[in-house]
Parts: sequence; structure tokens; C-alpha cells
Amino acid sequence: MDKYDVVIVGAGFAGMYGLHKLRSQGLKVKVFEAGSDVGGTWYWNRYPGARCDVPSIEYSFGFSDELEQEWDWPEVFSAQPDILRYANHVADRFDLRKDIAFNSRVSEVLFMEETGVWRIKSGESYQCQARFCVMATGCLSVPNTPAINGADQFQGQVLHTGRWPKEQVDLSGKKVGVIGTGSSGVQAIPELARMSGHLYVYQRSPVYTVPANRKAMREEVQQEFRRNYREIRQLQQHNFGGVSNFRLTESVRRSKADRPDQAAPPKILGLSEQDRNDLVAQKGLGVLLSFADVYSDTEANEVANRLFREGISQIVEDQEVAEGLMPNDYGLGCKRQVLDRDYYETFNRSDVSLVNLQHTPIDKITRDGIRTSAGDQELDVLIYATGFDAMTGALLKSNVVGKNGLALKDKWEFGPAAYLGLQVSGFPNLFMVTGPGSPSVLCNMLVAIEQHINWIGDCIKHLDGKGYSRIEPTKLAEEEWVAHVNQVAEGTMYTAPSCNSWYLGANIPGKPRIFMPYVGGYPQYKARCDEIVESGYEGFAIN
Ligand code: N01
Repeated sequence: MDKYDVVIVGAGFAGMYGLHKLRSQGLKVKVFEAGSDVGGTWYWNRYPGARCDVPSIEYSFGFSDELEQEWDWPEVFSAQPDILRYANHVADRFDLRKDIAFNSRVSEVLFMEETGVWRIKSGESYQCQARFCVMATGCLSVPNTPAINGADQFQGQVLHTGRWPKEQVDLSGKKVGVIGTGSSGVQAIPELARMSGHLYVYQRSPVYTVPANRKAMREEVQQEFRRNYREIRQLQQHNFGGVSNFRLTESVRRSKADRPDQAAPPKILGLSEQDRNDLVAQKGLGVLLSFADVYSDTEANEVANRLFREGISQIVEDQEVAEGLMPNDYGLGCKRQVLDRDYYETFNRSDVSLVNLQHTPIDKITRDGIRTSAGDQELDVLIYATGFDAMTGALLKSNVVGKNGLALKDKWEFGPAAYLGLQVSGFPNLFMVTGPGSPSVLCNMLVAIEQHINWIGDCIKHLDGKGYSRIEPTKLAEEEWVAHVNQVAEGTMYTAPSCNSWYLGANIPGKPRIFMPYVGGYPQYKARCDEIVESGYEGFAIN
């Protein structure tokens, strides 16, 4: 059996940096990846319109000066093909592929009691062992395809935004149905409308979405970023969500939009109705997200929700359709903010129909299309934009079994319990990258990933340097951390009783309702991780 110091599961950005970092520490590392190439989320989510909602400069690695200096970002917010090109460049530049097994889905990760190492199975029959195992499996990597009656009967083409094919998909002249209006659906729908004959949007919950930034990257802006990367990375470390909000110097700024608003965000409740309306008229619906009280005060939240609904009715011409697109049973800030390009405007097209599932629910999927309570609609193509089994899905799918034969799925029967989102008690030397209980999806993922990989690298160095062989959290430390994670989420819009989001596992039937990411902010989280190391790995049992 092949023996490694570290096996990493997944070759997305976390697995890629993990490989580079741990290999550079002299460790023998192997990565297993289910896809045929690197990129993780950006490898699988190739649907039309897919792009990142974090600025390109921020959504990039900070560990290599050379990499920062040589890479050109064509747009301020990158589209999926550009991010995937970047991932490929990183793989080439750091010669990562030689230690990655592609098309290799890990089917079991088993702790061997006698030897204290992990045995990893992949594909049909391959097995290897490693002293440490790093689960770099991603937070949004297991697509959710809801069990809808009759789904297997449909004779047309079936696609999922989270598993979009590499080959060109020809939708021209076709009747296309898309189920789901989260971030993926909202990004895809305007593009699908342009590509297809007629698009039917099956919407269960309307979203609050605001226009995304569409700017191309100007050369002088890119140069300015290049000159200031060290400062940008420093600023990221002190920002709640891991973004620097770096300010361009006056000479490089061209428009007001380049100029971040320095004033403290006002409270929406402090403004008159006229002032609120004027602001929305001037700056668009996005301005409603900038009021601090919208996220902490239910009255302020409802004012913003109402203004948002009014805004929709001004963009969408058919008022019945506009009404259907208005969220009515949850508030801004409950779900991950969605950004779009022409989403509401798309519903003014004559070749786009909104099917409001709150009024006419899906009865079944038939051979020829979808039957709702309003009748049958024939479709040539059915697209699921129905999201993911988030945060825990990929970890549980990997069949991880720890000490005393305890399966992770049994340990997490009532919800994920982990210390710092990095380790789970009963699973020695197994690390998660951006696991539940860490800022992860509430942070710039690249910043969260680098912090975790650096922490894991230092931890292994510490163990090896001191001649230790095992680390795992104590049950007490794990319980206290989980209690802290819950406590900081309490009272926020994320956990409002009306809120049903994937952050809470509410999108997957039967999944325990637990708020999974850490909402205390990246700087506070990182400071705690650093403190724990300085105190000699407080809360961990090491031997
Ligand atoms: O998934 P979602 P997503 N019948 O779970 C609907 C990241 N991301 O892939 O709300 C009918 O948000 C469901 O309806 P409801 C980002 O973090 C980022 O869109 O459950 N409908 C909802 O409308 C994001 O938050 C970017 O009532 C059903 C939709 O499917 C996360 O990924 C881009 C249904 C799922 O929405 C997930 O986004 C894309 C059913 N049985 C993704 N089941 C950017 O960076 C589910 N739905 C911009």
C-alpha cells in the first residue's frame, strides 16, 4: 500500500494550496480529486453566467508575490472561465498535477486503530495510507437534486448548474425549464433566456437580488493593486469578511464608483420616507444593503424589504409577474446575498415565463415536461439550479470513520460538531478546510482557505518537531466551540425563525437545523486560532 505523510481530498483551491504548502514543508503529499482537473467549484459550476461575487483581486492567492505580479484579471469581478484559467495556471506554475490523482473519488477514509494512520480508498480498488488526512472537499460541492415525483421519467435533457457539462450546450429554439432561483439560478436565468427558445422559471422562493459590478479591469487599476498587494493582504486579515476594500489613489480613480463610501452606514430608520426613496432612485436597490440596522433590527429590515419589493415592481412591467418575484416571507440578510446581471429585466421578455410554485406547485415531472397544479408544460431541457448539500455534504459522502469505528455521519447525526471547524474529536489527525464552525462561506474563501492550510501546516510542523504523532480536540473544547458558534449567530437575521437557508441546512429534507458557519468574523476567528496555538494548542489532546 502506498504510504504518504498527508493525503488531501479535493483539488479545488484548498487542495491546491494544501499540496503546495505541505509539500514545501518536505512532506510526502498525495491529492485525490473526483474531477478530471483542478478548480473544484470552478471546475464543476460552468453554467452560463457563473461568476464570482468577490472582487478578482481579493479572490486570489496571497502566498506568492510572483503569482500576484504575473496574473492579469480581465474583469473586476471574474467570470467562471477566468477563475478556472487562474486555477490551471496555479497548477502549472507550482507543478501540482504530478501529485494529484484525477478522476479519483474517495469512497472511504478510515482510521486504523492499530497503526494510528488513515487508510484512504479511492475509485474501485485503490488504497493508500497517510499519517494525516486533509478534507479539502469544499463547502458547496455536493449538488442537491430534489426528489420530485416522476423525475426519472423525463425524456429530455437534464442538467444541474453544479455539474454543468464541459461541452457546449445547445439550447437554441428549445423549451427550457429551470427549477431554482438562488445565486446559481439568478446568474443563469438571464443567459438561459438569451440562449433558449422559451424559458420557464420554476420559482419556489423569490430572492432579493441586486445588480453586480460589471466593470472591465483597467490596466492602471491592476498596476495599482500589484504595487499594493502586501497592504491588500494585510487589510484582508483585519476585515470581517476577509476583503480589503482597498482604496485606489486619487489619480487612478476614474469614477465615483471607484471611490468607496467612507461615511459610516446610516440607519434606514433614521431617514425620512422621502430620503429613502431618493436614495434608492439614485443608487439602485443595492443601497438597501448598506444600512447597518437592516441586519439587526426587524423594523428596519421590514422597511428595507418593502422598499425592495417596490423597486421590483418598478423594473418588472407585468405587475402580476412583479408580485410573484417579491420575497414575502423572509427578510434581507437571512440568505446569502445574491447578485445578478439583468435578472428582473429578464422577466420583461416575451420568451420568459415565471411559474410561481407558491401558487401552482409542481405535481410531478412527466415524460415530456413538468406538471404543476395549473397544468402540463412541455420541455426539451430541464435544468436544476437547486443548490447543494452545503458544508457537511461532501464530508459525509466521503464515508469518514474515526476511532472506535465511529462514523462521522453518526457523530453528526444531530448536526456538525467540530473544534474551530478544523478538527473533530474522535478523528485524530484528520483536518477539515473551512469546515463547519469556521467563517468559511461568510468569508472570502481564498483568505479562509489560506488561513486554514497555514494553520494545518504549522500544526503538523509542531507535532513532527516535538516527536508527537497525534492531535485531536477534546470533547469539552469542541462542545464549547459549538456553543460559541451558536451564541454568536443568535439574534442575527441568519437565524430568524422565518429564515430557511442552506446555512441552516434547511434546503435538505431531514438535515438538522443548525447554523453552520461562524458569524463572529474572520479577524476574531483567526485571533482565536492563533491564541490557541500560542497557548500550546489549548483544547487539543496531543500525544
Ligand atoms: O443554491 P440555493 P444555489 N422545488 O440553495 C430551489 C454560492 N454561489 O446553487 O429557496 C423547487 O441558494 C430553492 O428554493 P427555496 C452562494 O454561496 C455563489 O443557487 O428552497 N425549488 C432555491 O431557489 C450560494 O448561496 C455564486 O424555496 C427548489 C434554489 O433551488 C450558494 O452557492 C453563484 C426545490 C436553490 O438555491 C448556493 O446557491 C452561485 C424544489 N424541490 C452559487 N429545491 C456567486 O459567487 C430547491 N429549490 C455569485
